[in-house]
Amino acid sequence: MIDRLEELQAEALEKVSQAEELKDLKDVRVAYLGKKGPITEVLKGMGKLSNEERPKVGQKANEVRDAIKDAIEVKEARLEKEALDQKLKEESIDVTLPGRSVRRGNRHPLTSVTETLEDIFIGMGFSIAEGPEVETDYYNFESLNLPKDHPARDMQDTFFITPDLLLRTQTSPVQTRTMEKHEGQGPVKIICPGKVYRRDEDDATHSHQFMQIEGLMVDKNIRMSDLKGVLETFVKNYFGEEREIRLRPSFFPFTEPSAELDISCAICHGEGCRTCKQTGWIEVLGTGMVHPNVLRMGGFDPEVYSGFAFGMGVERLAMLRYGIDDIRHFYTNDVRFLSQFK
Ligand code: 2NL
Repeated sequence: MIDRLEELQAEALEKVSQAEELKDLKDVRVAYLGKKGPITEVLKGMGKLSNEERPKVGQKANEVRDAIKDAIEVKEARLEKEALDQKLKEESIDVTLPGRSVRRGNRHPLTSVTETLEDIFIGMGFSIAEGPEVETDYYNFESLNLPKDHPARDMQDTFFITPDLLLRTQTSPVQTRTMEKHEGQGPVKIICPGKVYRRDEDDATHSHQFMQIEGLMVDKNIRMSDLKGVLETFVKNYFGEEREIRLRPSFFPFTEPSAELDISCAICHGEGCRTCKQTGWIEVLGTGMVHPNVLRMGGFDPEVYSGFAFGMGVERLAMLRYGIDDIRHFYTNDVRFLSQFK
């Protein structure tokens, strides 16, 4: 029996040394140390042995079992370590390799110009007001001193949805809505940025949809000098300290008097060039003192309150600032164009 046990030990240790995977070791353990294994068999047969032999065989069986168990554990630890080393080697990261850069987008130029303009007016105490792009005839025209038969309605070709609903042609309806909310109490000091729509043929300087920022300031004792001061501050902030401004008489149904604001040409400094069409001046926006009818319809008493308003095209301001020659660039969204505004 002792011989048999030694044979089993030799056999088992040989198999352990040949084992290549953890699974092989498990098989050896089950085969030799399991309940149905040969060592258990030997131990079961011990009852038949003499009193003298029994402890010797028992001791030997324990030794063999321990030896096999130890061999399995040692090999198991080695295989596990090898597996881990292999895994670490395969998954190792070379931290010295250059990184792969993430392609980042950027704000659309119209968004960043709008934000710049908003910041300038916020700096002068204006708030931002927004409103619907689908408007009623009343807010888009009537409340701005443009009754149904008014010839100036032809000045803007309009996208009508129903006879009374339309896509706003300017952001002024937001201003008249805001005036209504104030219920005749000043001050009102707002700018209204947003999309507007006109039935234009698209070309280098026209787009059927574009962005506008209008401003409105209504309070007691607002004068043309306030208009001039606010717009001069805006121009110097947006275009540069060295720019001069000039107000030129004009006409809008919602303001009286009305004016166009020009800025001095930065390219020729007044000499006359292509950009300023030989005039030395560049037109940037329309403005004027709010018409008494518009104040009245907005709920303000024109005998007590006065105000000024202005309206400018965001695309035009962006084109002037960045030297962009075609308004369609803003809407075709070629990445080669857009990525220049990072
Ligand atoms: C232009 C001219 C302008 C206004 C817009 C306005 C709004 C109210 C009352 C009076 Cl609520 N006026 N807006 C005034 C003058 C000019 O826009 O050429 N825009 C592109």
